Amino acid sequence: MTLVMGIVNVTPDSFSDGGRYLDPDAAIAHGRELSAAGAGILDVGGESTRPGAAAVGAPEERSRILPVIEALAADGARISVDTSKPEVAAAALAAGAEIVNDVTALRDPAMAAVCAEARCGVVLMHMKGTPRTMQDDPTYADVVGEVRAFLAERLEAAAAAGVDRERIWVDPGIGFGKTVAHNLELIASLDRIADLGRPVVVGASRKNFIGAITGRPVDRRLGGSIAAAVVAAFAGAAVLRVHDVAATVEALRVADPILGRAEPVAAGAGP
Ligand code: PMM
Repeated sequence: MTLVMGIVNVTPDSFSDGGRYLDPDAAIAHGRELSAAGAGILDVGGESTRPGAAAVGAPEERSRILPVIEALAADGARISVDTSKPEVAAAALAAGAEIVNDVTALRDPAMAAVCAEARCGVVLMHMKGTPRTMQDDPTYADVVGEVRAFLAERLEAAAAAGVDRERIWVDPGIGFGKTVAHNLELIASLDRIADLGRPVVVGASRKNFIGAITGRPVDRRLGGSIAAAVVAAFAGAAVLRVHDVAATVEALRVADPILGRAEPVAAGAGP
């Protein structure tokens, strides 16, 4: 089964849901809804990585996410924390998170140390530049080769810092310093990322490249997001980071058995 990571952004300014779940109770209710809809992981974040987003201090980021992580972990949900700050990651792990999803791929050695010490899961994501600058004319000679080489290097660095290689997932960072064409090429070529030997995470849900292609605003990108999710699964993604969990899970119930990733439907089951 392709694993679905449901997004819980406890931020005022994320790509598509900024401000909707800034209140902890709203975020907790949203996380519970995503779990009920079939999310295998809930990715809780307190700082937007949207192009041009304002930076948030660690105390503010912690106070946004900790009550949400505590409540959802107490329900038994598997939680990843979307943060680049070691002190936030450490607090989130203590509150029940099991995975650190770091869009800066443990470039801060203190973050690598926190992850090694906690023996947690880690998502290493590729980003060109910083969230503030990443969409200023990103250029590559060979986008797939460069993203792959970066992830290979970060994988070695994380392992050298003591993170268990078996707990590392890699992510090409759709939308993080990429044009529309770069995003499409990366999704089409995920097999080259998957041959690093670690599960591949893809987050395409509602992103700008889908809007650029379909002309749809961020709240009307479901069709494009499902297309990206299913093609990513076909191309080798093991984990899909999405906003629309129910629709993605439904699409995967059809796509996964075609891909040989699910048990066949029981004999005699209805249409
Ligand atoms: N995208 C966003 C935030 N965190 N983490 C990973 N691993 N991969 C992504 O593609 C990713 C991420 C930004 O998207 P959002 O604002 O819609 O949450």
